[in-house]
Amino acid sequence: MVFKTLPHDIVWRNGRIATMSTGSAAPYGLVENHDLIVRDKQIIAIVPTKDTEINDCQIIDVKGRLITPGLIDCHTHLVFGGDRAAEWEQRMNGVSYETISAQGGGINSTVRETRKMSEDALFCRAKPRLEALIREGVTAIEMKSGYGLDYENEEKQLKVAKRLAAEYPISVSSTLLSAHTVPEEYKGQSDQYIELICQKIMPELWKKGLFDAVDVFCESVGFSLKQSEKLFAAAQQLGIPVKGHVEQLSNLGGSELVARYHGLSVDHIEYLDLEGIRALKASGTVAVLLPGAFYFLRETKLPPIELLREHQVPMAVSTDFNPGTSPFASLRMIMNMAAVLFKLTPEEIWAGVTRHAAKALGREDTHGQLAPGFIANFVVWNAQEPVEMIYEQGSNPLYLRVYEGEITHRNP
Ligand code: DI6
Ligand code: FE
Repeated sequence: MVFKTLPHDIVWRNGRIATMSTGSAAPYGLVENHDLIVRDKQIIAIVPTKDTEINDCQIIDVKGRLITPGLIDCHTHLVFGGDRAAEWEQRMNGVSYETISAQGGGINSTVRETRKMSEDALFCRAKPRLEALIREGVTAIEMKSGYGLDYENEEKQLKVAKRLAAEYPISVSSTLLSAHTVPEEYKGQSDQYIELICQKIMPELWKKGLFDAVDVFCESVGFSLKQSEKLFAAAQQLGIPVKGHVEQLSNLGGSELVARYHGLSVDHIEYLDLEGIRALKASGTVAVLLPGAFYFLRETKLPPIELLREHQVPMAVSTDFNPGTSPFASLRMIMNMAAVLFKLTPEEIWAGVTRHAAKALGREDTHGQLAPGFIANFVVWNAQEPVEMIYEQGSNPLYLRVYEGEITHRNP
């Protein structure tokens, strides 16, 4: 069947196209000798080159290079004040976590720094991190609040995410993580703090259109299952999708709770068990793996990868970029960790940063695959095989980065 192009179409020719599409049986959904045709911001067709009828439109010959969907980083805490380098140095010098906490370290020290900073200052701090991710081929990202922990400062963090979205060629999903930890002024009153989130922070910031989903740190050092449920019930009333930091340090049954609310994703999940896995499968919730935090905290308890695989729960892979447990602004390096530390196959890892990451953001119909109807977000690599981007680190094999149909970055 002949495909007739229109004058403003762009025909991407001679690529090895790793579509990551569910509609293909080939590894990575790879097709060759096909044109990828972009109309406006969308992929309009992927057709055998011999079937394309060119009508006065641009053809870009990528000379046998690999094309993949743009990378998607579906779990980050990119916007925050200060850093925790000094605290980490203390830890590396043998000072215990308890001592550091007693000195005011940990998440709440980042909260203090974030509260002190203006929106402009926070924006400037986030820029280089976002630019690093963009340069290596990330075209969609999630950013969480959770270092403000009161109405004004959570709003400030989310506004910075909006500004980053407006100023950079990247699609940004925002998540309200006010239930990250109990702020110092609510010490010993975590129920009252959850009440504040449910009554004021969440409904008012939702009304302002500042976030897309609600998250909670469901853990003995975070919020209980009961408190998490209260938050989810309030979110459900407002029609807000939910997700959870669950089963990172222990198993409280957070995954089953997220699944009961048909949540988008459960994240970390080192301590996830079979019942949790069955619940995720039934609810279509994505399991988000964060090997950066596992590595940085020198954890030893691996997430149940084999069982997730067996039960066909979609697995995503993300940086979890944050100052305390995963200060890594490189999704490609995290992909390498997912292979070495978590033993995911290269194809699982690619699905984890494309198709499944899109699903964790509720964007699986438009992002994470190269197929007609999907947004034209993709990367042309100075490479032949998808495994190369997982294997070699430190160099940047990105040749062209395309966002909504337009080339935004180019390397020789
Ligand atoms: N789990 C984590 O690993 C991070 N947040 C969370 O809920 C830690 C964030 C930090 O230490 O600042
Ligand atoms: Fe996180």
